[in-house]
Amino acid sequence: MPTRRFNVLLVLVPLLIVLPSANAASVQVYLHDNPFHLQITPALLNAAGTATFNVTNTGSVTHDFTLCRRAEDGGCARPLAFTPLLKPGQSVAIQADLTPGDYEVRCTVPGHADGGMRATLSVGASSQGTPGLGGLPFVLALVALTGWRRWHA
Ligand SMILES: [Cu+2]
Repeated sequence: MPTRRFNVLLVLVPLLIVLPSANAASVQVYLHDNPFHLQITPALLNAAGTATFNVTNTGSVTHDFTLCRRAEDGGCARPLAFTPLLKPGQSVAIQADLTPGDYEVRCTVPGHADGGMRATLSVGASSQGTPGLGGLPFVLALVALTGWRRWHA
């Protein structure tokens, strides 16, 4: 009987390991132009993973939203995600895979970022969002328990 239980766990443990990360952040972005302002909520994510940016142009002229790794010179040379130009009132959702670090978010319409349509998004290195049910410690505990039962049956 302990052997059958061991077999069940042999199937369950790899499943727990390959289950996708539960971390899927949702970020709200509002593009304002009276005055120019890029509002991002939250501006700090605890853990890396896939983030969905729900971008709304609340302004009176067209804007866009671009995300890139923060560069030494403050520039945005390698965008990781961006929207098309959004008309006033228009919304769009885009996704990006984020690793820990600082990101620059901005509107790329000339003059807008310097006018205030830029912000920093920080992504932390918390272990939140790694495999479910407590992650590695849980798996190790299962393996230890299973091994103990097997050898003491
Ligand atoms: Cu703009």
